[in-house]
Parts: sequence; C-alpha cells; structure tokens
Amino acid sequence: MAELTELTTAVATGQRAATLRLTQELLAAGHTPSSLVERALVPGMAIVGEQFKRNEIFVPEMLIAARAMKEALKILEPLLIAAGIKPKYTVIIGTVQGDLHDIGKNLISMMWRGAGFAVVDLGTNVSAERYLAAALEHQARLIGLSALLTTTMPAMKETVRVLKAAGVPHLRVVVGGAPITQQFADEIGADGYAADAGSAVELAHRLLAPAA
Ligand code: B1M
Repeated sequence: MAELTELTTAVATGQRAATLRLTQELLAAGHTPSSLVERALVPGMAIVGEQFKRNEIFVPEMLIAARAMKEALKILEPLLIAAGIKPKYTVIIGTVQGDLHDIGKNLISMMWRGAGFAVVDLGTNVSAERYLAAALEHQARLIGLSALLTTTMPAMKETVRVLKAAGVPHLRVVVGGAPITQQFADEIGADGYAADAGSAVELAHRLLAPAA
C-alpha cells in the first residue's frame, strides 16, 4: 500500500505522474484530502526549499516540484471544498506585488472556499490599489495577503497601509506566508496573522463572527 512519505518524495522530486498516482491511491486507501496536503505535499515543498537554500537544486527544479504539487491540488480541490454551502461573506485573496509564489495562497483560497466563504482570488503580483478596488467592488469583509519573499514584505506593509487609510467599514486585513510572523503582522497593523491554511480558516471565522 502507498505511504505518505512516497507522496512527499514524489512531489519533492517533481515526479508529476507518480504524484498523481499516489494522491489517488492514498485517497482510495482512506486518507483525507487535508491530511494529504498537510502531511505529504507541504512537507515535500519544505524539502525543496531546504535543497534550494543549500544550492543542491535550482529554480527549474523548484518549478517542476511546484507543478507536481499543483496537479495534486487539482484533484484535491473539489474534495476540500464542501458542496452546497451558501457563502455568507465574500473574501479577497492574493499574493502581494512583486511576489509570484501562489501555492500557499491557493491553499488558503481552497480552504476558505471549503469553509463556506465566496473567495475572489486576485492571483499573484497584486498591487495595493487592486486589492482595494476588488474589496470595494465585491463589498468584501476580509482581505488575505500572502508573501513568500522577505523582499516583498515591504509591499505587504504598503498594502495594509493603503487598505487601512481607505477606511472601508468592517474590512479586515489578514496576512501570512513563510517569512511573515505575528510580530510583523502587528507592526504593519494587520488585523490578523495565520501560519497555515488551517489557522487561516479559524482566523477568518473569528474575525467575521457577528460580534466582531
Ligand atoms: Co521561491 N523562494 N523563489 N519559487 N520558493 C522560496 C520562498 C525560498 C524560501 C526558497 C529558499 O531560498 N529556501 C526563497 C525566499 C527567500 C527569502 O525571501 N528569504 C525563494 C526565492 C529566493 C525565490 C526566487 C527569488 C528565486 C530566484 O529567482 N532566484 C524567485 C522569486 C520569484 C518571485 O516571486 N518574484 C522564486 C521563484 C520560485 C518558483 C517560481 C520557482 C516557485 C513558485 C511556484 C509557484 O508558487 N507557482 C518557487 C517555490 C516553489 C518555492 C518554495 C520551494 C516552495 C514555496 C511553496 O509553494 N511552499 C519556497 C521554499 C519554502 O517555502 N520552503 C521558495 C508550499 C506552500 C504550501 O507553502 O507558500 O509557505 P507556503 O504557504 C503556507 C504558509 O506560508 C501559509 O499557509 C500555507 C499553507 O500552510 N500562508 C498563509 C501562505 N500564504 C498565506 C496567507 C495567509 C495565511 C497563511 O493569510 C492570507
């Protein structure tokens, strides 16, 4: 029977066909979609990050691993999204300006959809003005900013500044991504920080609770 560690290795080494096969097999064996994400796929990308840091692999290998992960997420997405929940709130998500990483952002997006929110995903490299325009257009209650590079943390800070300066009533801004911490979130005036997709769901529920 397939093991979670095999899926971790397949994604870390960018083996697309094996990633897809193992995802299907592990699902058939009774693993939940979220356990495949948290216990196999995310650890696979962490291995890739470590190897890149040690100069053992380079951008093309990172890209190939990211493609394998995305293919697996295509299978898991419909399963993660609960069917038939009528969205109560609209939330916006995107990766900040200058940053092209989207796998973590896509995971948050999926989990928020699964939690019953209507999600408007602005993609990557999103300017502060685009976030604001989307929030106004969709009358959103929550905006999620993702950043994976230390060099794009200033863009996150600027986006929070622009969104807060606009003074849109009831609009909350939450942040996350590998280099982001609670301390940084507090410093830039964000309403919340989540370290991972599960916490991002809890955070959104907490901030959007009627009493909030
Ligand atoms: Co990039 N990259 N990359 N990369 N890349 C990192 C982030 C890096 C840490 C690798 C390393 O050196 N170890 C490093 C950043 C170093 C730093 O800033 N300190 C790095 C670098 C340097 C770069 C380039 C500059 C490389 C170059 O060109 N020389 C370049 C920058 C391009 C750009 O954005 N302008 C670059 C490019 C790329 C690829 C295009 C090849 C590819 C991205 C493909 C894609 O996303 N479509 C890529 C990849 C794959 C990575 C690593 C290996 C994996 C990222 C990932 O998808 N992780 C990454 C190393 C690493 O993170 N270990 C790395 C899996 C994902 C599920 O996790 O995105 O962290 P993550 O999301 C998590 C949490 O962070 C959190 O929840 C998610 C689920 O748990 N989270 C949120 C994320 N957003 C959130 C928002 C929230 C809440 C939680 O609320 C709204």
